[in-house]
Amino acid sequence: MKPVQNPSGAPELRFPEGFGWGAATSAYQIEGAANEDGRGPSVWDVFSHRPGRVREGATGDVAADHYHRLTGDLDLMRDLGLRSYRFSIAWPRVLPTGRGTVNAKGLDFYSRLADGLLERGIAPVVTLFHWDTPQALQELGGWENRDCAKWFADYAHTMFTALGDRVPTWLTLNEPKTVVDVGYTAGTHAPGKQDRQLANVVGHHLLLGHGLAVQAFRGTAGKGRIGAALSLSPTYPADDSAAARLQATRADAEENRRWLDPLLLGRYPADWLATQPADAPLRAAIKDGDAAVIGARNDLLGVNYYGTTHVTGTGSRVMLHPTSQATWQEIDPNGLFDLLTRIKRDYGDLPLTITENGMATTNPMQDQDRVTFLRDHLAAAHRAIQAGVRLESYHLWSLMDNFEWAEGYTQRWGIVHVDFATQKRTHKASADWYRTVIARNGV
Ligand code: IFM
Repeated sequence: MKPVQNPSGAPELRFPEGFGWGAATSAYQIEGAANEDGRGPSVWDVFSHRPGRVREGATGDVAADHYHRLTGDLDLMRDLGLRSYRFSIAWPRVLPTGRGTVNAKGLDFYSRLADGLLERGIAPVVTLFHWDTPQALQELGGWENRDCAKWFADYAHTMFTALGDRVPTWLTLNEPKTVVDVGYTAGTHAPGKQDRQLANVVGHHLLLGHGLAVQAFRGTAGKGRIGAALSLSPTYPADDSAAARLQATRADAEENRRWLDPLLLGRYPADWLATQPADAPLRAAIKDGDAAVIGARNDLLGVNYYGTTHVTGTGSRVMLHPTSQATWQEIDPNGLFDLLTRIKRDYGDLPLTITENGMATTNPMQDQDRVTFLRDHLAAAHRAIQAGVRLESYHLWSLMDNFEWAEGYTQRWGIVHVDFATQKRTHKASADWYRTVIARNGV
């Protein structure tokens, strides 16, 4: 953990021995093979095929064709030196209608993926839900329907039984906040609804699904650990006024505490709940006993960090730091230090993994801006470790260029370039840089 001199003479920040250098992807964003080997449709298949929903009419039908290129992609990960790989399972590939009969070919794909990782010395980190709700369940209301939490836990149980002997780290949900804010409020992600009240019900059912899946996990023989991956953004007042400070506290409740508190403290924050009218559907959705299920012990927390949030005295968001090709990003590496140390201070000494961190850039191959971004964030992570945070691993987003949801293929987040016409993979400057970081165990 001590800074040492590297050959160039610059001080190097060494990470703890065994630090989990990793990269992340998700199923719909890279797999393709949307209609093969018995996979059922998800809400994202339906949404992306609706005219005008995704930039340039793109879909995940082929994406990075990872389903057919599994061995090559596993070798690519090995050549980078990855120690950890976070991927998600497409629920409708395993259960084409979301429940009932298991699709053996779908399960086999993930089994081969887990085996291929282990053979190459890479630890699998599995996310169970990265937004691809089976369409058959959406037709029954999807996450608006309380039963979806149970269907999710049943699917999770299927996966724990199938892969529990090989997977050390499980994540139930990826970024429930994005489903709520973008899928159900802005309506620019699947399933494309614009109803804030309904969105909050969906948020509750997602949390309940998490809790039931954790319960199911405890009942299996799996030897791994389980938690969720939350997108978190430290919030700050944009100026010194009391009004801005108040708005920053409110923004913190909405951005962070409404997810962290139920999961890690077993209750919604009182100030956030107070913003829900007495007749809000959320209030009826919260049943006796839910808090205990949602707040059952987690073994670790996944942190997706993309930047900070600054708010004025009127509650408007302002950008005080540079952005990226993804204009919602406010790039502020210090925010990562603040976030990691805040989690330790307010929620206890939980093991943490950075499950996503990265930026989109228009620089196709010489992505020096991404190298700077990653280096600065790793330096902030290192500082947090020195401050006593139990940060065990880091998964950059993303291993390779992929389908960036409503932005289609127009935003590139990978350290490996994908030519979507030929599916050729080529290291960007950031991939070569990251390989060196991993080899040296430091930046
Ligand atoms: O691509 C997404 C990912 O699916 C979830 N977190 C943010 C990434 C970049 O927008």
